[in-house]
Amino acid sequence: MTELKPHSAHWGAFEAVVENGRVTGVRPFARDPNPGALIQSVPDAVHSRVRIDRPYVRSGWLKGERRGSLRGSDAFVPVPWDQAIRLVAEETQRVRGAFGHASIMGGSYGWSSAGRFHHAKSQLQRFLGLGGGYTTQVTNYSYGAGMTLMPHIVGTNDIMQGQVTDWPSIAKHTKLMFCLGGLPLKNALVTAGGAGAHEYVPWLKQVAEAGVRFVNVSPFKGDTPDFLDAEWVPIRPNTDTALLLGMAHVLLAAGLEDRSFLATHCTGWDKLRPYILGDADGVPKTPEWASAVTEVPAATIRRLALEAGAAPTMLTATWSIQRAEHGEQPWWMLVALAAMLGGIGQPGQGVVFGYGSLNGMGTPRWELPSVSLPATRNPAGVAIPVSRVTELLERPGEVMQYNGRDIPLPDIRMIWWAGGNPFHHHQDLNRLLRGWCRADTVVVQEPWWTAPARHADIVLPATTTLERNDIGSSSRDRFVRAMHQAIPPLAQARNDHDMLADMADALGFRDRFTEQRDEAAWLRHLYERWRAACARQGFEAPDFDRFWTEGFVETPRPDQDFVLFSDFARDPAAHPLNTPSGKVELFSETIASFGYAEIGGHPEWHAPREYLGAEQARRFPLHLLSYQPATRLHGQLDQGRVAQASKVQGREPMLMHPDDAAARGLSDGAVVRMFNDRGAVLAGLKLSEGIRPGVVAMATGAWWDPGEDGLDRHGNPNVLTQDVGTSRLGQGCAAQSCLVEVVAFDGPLPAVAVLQPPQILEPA
Ligand SMILES: Nc1nc2c(c(=O)[nH]1)N[C@H]1C(S)=C(S)[C@@H](COP(=O)(O)OP(=O)(O)OC[C@H]3O[C@@H](n4cnc5c(=O)[nH]c(N)nc54)[C@H](O)[C@@H]3O)O[C@H]1N2
Ligand SMILES: Nc1nc2c(c(=O)[nH]1)N[C@H]1C(S)=C(S)[C@@H](COP(=O)(O)OP(=O)(O)OC[C@H]3O[C@@H](n4cnc5c(=O)[nH]c(N)nc54)[C@H](O)[C@@H]3O)O[C@H]1N2
Ligand SMILES: [Mo]
Repeated sequence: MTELKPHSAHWGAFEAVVENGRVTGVRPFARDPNPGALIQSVPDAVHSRVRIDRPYVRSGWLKGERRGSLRGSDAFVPVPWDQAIRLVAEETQRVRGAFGHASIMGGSYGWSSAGRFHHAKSQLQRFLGLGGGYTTQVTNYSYGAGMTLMPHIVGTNDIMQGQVTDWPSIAKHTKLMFCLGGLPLKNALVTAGGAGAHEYVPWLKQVAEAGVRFVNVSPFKGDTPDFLDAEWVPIRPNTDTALLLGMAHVLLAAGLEDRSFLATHCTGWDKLRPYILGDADGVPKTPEWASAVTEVPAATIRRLALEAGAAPTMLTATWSIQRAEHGEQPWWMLVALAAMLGGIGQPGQGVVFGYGSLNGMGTPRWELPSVSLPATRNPAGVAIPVSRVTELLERPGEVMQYNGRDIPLPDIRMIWWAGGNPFHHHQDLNRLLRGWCRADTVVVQEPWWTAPARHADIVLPATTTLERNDIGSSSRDRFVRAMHQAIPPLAQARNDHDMLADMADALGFRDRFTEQRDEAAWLRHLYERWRAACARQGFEAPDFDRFWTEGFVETPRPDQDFVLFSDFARDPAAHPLNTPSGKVELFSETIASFGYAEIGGHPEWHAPREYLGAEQARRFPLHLLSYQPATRLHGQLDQGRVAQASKVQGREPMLMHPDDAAARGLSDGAVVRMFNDRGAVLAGLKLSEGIRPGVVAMATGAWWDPGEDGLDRHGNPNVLTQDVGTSRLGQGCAAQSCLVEVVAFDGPLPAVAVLQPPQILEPA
């Protein structure tokens, strides 16, 4: 018998085809104008041989090994669920009692899955919060630096995560769209919480048809699709700030800066202007100066600046631009350039971050809430910037500086992760593993044998979304989706909520955790809460039963274009920004007062430690970009058919310019060794004229597969990336600042082991 079950995932909504208890296929949601291929990998992932079938405990941990033991090398011993629950509950109690609540690292960063009730990270945080507290993580890997900076200078994070100037406004008013990092198609395959409608490509086509000209400033030509016919400006990675300063210099020299906007809507122009002109430091930021840093011809810089000064221009940068050392700077300078052009708050003009970073950015929509699990308090009150996790593990008792504050670092004794993959998302994985091994105990909830599960002490098998009922919802998507359970839980997998409820029971707070609701009652409750919030904003959603039967709710399209900061532009006195001055801060007294040498009061060019202009480039002459994968979401779906079809001899592909390959005697399709002082990975070489010489690119997400010699056999770029904060202001992820070398791999090719289960012993 064949059944169709409405469902949703970050990579798209679909009907699951179910035959005899198996998910055998998917059919894209009928209302999706441009469904992506990633949903095709769903059945492979659900029924994968690397599903975790039952709870396991690392054999060394069972023998009593705690702090300092080597995780990732022992075999696992299966244990019954009740024993697993008891072990975790007892260990939680011991650690809390002996070392305090903050000694549990439970931030558990990660995308989890689309369903909002069974959202693993939220469930774990709720459990740990109600249990007394834990050390958590703030900001995100996506735009952590930008998200700390923007409130200081424009008073909001809407500019990269909220409602932004929408595509209709751009189609009608923009002449030039100037894009740092381009407008990649691959990133719009996903929306956090579920992509009901992939509207990005249709909108881009409409904007292109309206005659907008696109400029793709990026080391990678493929960052704009061919149909945009963009001009490619192949910049040296991590030098965008210098390019923007050069353009600012051109505008000033030509007298094209909008003096009135700078006077009425900005503060600090009197400090930034002398820096651009070189009066402040003796270095005029001329196009020639910028060209030496960026390797973009001075004539190109001049032409682009004059073009932007002459026509309505939308400036945008991908989120990746700030995932680099000094990542705050290019974003701040892009805001400054937009201020000089005077377009902030004008239809189709100004600056927005991330049009090309996620499906749904710029899609016209009502500003409605999304369905979500209510947040719980964290009584321990300790939070680190998310990407400083290794430092947290390395430096107990020391202080971390962040955004003008001093954070005392607790002594982490227990690490607990649900719904995230630190051995995917973090930088310098060999260093992370050393920090990870300092904890007494590591607990991981996972459906699959990913690297965190393999490096845990207690492994708890979670269901996938297809094995439970849920609601998919995102603030960036107009469709709220019912996610119907398609199959029973596989093997002994359990829902994260249910395993945590049993642990809460063992610790005496089940009722506070569950609020005495089961899954069905929770879904109804969360939906009705959302429905009431929508009603307050004038949208009447159907009741739960109708929603559940129909499978989705569509929220309305607005009847007007949206322009970010339009009220402020019209009347800055009546609608000030939420900054100390009420204006755009081209100079921030607050940031200057922190006294950080690496970030001052206005945007500046600071050379990163690792980029092509650095001393280090003599030893490691290639800049590695580790961008988002087109074939999966981070590490999710790597075991599926779409990602597997893209591998080269089973390794993750790496793009290189033919000249760089020729200089090293390498040919297309070869397996190569990419390395630096932090580690080495194997990669499958793909030659491309579309990548700038001196730059190589490997997507994130191949499951980490270190062999005994430490060589990653599969191709996870985070073995190589640098683990430093963007600056003490943002303390964001700086993965894009990374130099490497690539050589032929001559030895016998080792098998990739991570797509098989780890070594498992007989039950004790
Ligand atoms: N070098 C480099 N590194 C990067 C980036 C980069 O650009 N370059 N980008 C960074 C960015 S922006 C991000 S957001 C991060 C992403 O990093 P993550 O969000 O940590 O990556 P995911 O692979 O999505 O991890 C989600 C994990 O949750 C598991 N999971 C899914 N559903 C469930 C469930 O129902 N229950 C449980 N218990 N688990 C579940 C999945 O199997 C998966 O292992 O990576 C960052 N890392
Ligand atoms: N298919 C798919 N889509 C995704 C994700 C995924 O895993 N898979 N992840 C999602 C997540 S969590 C996030 S945060 C977003 C991230 O969205 P982004 O951060 O925008 O994505 P990236 O692919 O890392 O970077 C975009 C492009 O920036 C270019 N670039 C890198 N460094 C530089 C530089 O120094 N200067 C210039 N000018 N260009 C540079 C690279 O060529 C890269 O292709 O993507 C989301 N979308
Ligand atoms: Mo992200």
